[in-house]
Amino acid sequence: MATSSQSTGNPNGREQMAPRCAAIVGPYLSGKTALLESLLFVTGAISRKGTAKEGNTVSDSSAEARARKMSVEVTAATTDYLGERWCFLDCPGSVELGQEARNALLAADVAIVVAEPLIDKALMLAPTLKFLDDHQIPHILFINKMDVATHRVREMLDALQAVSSRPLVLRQVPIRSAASDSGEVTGYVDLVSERAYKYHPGQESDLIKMPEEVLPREQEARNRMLESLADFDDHLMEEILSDVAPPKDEIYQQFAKDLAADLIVPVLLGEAEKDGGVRRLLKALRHEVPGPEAAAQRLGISGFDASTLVFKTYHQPHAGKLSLARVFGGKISEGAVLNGVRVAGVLKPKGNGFDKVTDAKTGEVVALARMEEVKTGDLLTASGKKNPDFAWPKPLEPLFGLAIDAENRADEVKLTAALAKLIEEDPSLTFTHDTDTHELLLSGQGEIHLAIAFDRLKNRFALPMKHRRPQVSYKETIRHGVKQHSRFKRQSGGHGQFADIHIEIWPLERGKGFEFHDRVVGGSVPRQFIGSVEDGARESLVRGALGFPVVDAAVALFDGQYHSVDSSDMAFKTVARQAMQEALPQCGPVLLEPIFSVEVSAPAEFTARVHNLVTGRRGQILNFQAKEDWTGWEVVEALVPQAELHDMIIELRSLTLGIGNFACRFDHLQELSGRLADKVIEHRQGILQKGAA
Ligand SMILES: Nc1nc2c(ncn2[C@@H]2O[C@H](COP(=O)(O)OP(=O)(O)OP(=O)(O)O)[C@@H](O)[C@H]2O)c(=O)[nH]1
Ligand SMILES: [Mg+2]
Repeated sequence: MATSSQSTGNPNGREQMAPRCAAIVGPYLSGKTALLESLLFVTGAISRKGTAKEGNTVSDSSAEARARKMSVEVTAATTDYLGERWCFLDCPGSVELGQEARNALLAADVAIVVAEPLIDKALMLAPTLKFLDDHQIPHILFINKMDVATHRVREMLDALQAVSSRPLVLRQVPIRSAASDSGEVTGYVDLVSERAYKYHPGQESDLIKMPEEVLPREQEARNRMLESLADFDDHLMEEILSDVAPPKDEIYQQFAKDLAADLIVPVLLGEAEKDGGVRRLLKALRHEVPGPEAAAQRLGISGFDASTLVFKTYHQPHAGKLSLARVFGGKISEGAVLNGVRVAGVLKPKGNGFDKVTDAKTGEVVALARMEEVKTGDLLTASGKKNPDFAWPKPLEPLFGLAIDAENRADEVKLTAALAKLIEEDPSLTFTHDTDTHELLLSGQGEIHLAIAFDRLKNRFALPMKHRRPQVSYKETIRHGVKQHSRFKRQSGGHGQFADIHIEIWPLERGKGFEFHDRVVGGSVPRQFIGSVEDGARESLVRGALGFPVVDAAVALFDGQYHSVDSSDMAFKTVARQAMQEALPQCGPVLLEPIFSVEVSAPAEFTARVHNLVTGRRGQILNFQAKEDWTGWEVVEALVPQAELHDMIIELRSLTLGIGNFACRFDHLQELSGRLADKVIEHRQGILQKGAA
């Protein structure tokens, strides 16, 4: 059994562990919030249970969560179980809110991965399990909703094993009712203790005599369990080979050791809504989850200057900024100064709120009040020294964006401050100003993610928003060159304005941008005006003949005339703009569309669908290959027009059980002609005319 350096003696003979933290993760709607509710109920932190349907769970207390009947951010709740403190982090399951779970998992000692007992949903666990194994975070699989399970546990486990790189070790077999046709699960046999239990809704399960019909299944499952464990322990292997029944304690210790090292994934069964299997889960957590020093080691902060890790930030209407943090060393009290910032208050999370406490010790999860300069991923110490071994992973890259405007123009100043708060709460959200299209873009992980952000802006900041599909940064260029002579002459009262130039325009290779050449000989245009001609030419590139910014063109000034009194910088700048406006339409203007290099990742069984998706979006497939480090996944490399990328993630998810993903970056501009180009140009002209009207 793992023991903690922070442990203290306990009257019942067992070393008491420092407070521990478990993140509850898993696919959307698998029952994580129901499990938290049950864990809090069973441990006595709450006396009445709520349900997702009634919208009265301890977790999901925000207006956005209640409205959607889903978790929209991590909820922390503290409870005590047999004298030991636990903080549970209920994470949203939606893939679009994946940043929340990632941040919570890094701070936790263990993950409880909640899955539904459905074979065809097993793949949905893949990204979570991969993240856990990449970071070597111990995890237990809790197969929930056993009350409605229709598959056999063994079949379910085979499907789940296919997506786990660590062996899944089943620790229970269900007892099914002989009376019911559906074989309703009425209890379970614990494979280590070989005891049979009958679920007793709302109470502890009843110990019963092992039903005879279960025995063969129990024996087979127990042997499998022991064999899996023996793969990691020679002593256990010897015992099995020589037919010696290993003592119970040895098996429990082996589970604790292998779990801590992320070598195996213990599997437990239950029904969170009826508290079934929840006490068994709690016991496994109590005895087998390592103390906070193991997580500290994993994070590279072990023994470093009594650090506290901030893994979530909330901005609350009344309490202000709260930094949810795990204490990994030392003790934190109100008034302490961490990273140069004063802790204005220490609060214990209880799901739907926080209670003020005086201090927090190693292992505890607390919210630190009003540490304005502190952000998620910060490691706080009294000295404020930086730990060279600690790095917080970068947030997820945005996959879906919308152009936004405040419904009331006057709110635009408020908007930036409100969005900064939302982004502090959720760093997988980004807010940018597109310098090409002049749009404000809010980007994130998908439609739901952004819809939640809009709701928060409205509910919390009274900022109703308008949004639309963002414009594509089309450009235009020219196909051939022309020479152009233009003159600007104006006589108005005093002295007039005069400038006369001969320029030549020609196309450049793709990606070369703009060039200006001075080929004036004999001073036909004096030195001091040549810069003005260049400025004028550059300015007119902002909008070419088709209405888009012009790229990859060169302009040479090779002749001209001036007037000693009437010529000026302004006159030469104006004539340059005029010359460009006259010349560009004669140069065979052509639309250029941005093409992105895209890498789509999905399990190999979806690769054919990914191909169709990409080609259906005018994409060009370059390559596909096994995804490095991801068993069973493939990456399709392709070039896809930006215009087709906008909602690609939505279709990709619908084709891949929600787990397909992509990364993209701008690659090049490519000529677009024909009907599609005509439509784009027509649309642009419409916008420009409206703007001019
Ligand atoms: N039959 C059955 N239904 C359950 C059980 N546990 C949860 N549910 C139901 O499953 C649905 C989803 O439950 P939640 O607890 O909100 O699921 P979640 O995993 O927290 O969902 P997200 O946070 O949105 O990912 C609700 O309708 C619950 O009533 C269970 O043990 N058995
Ligand atoms: Mg939930």
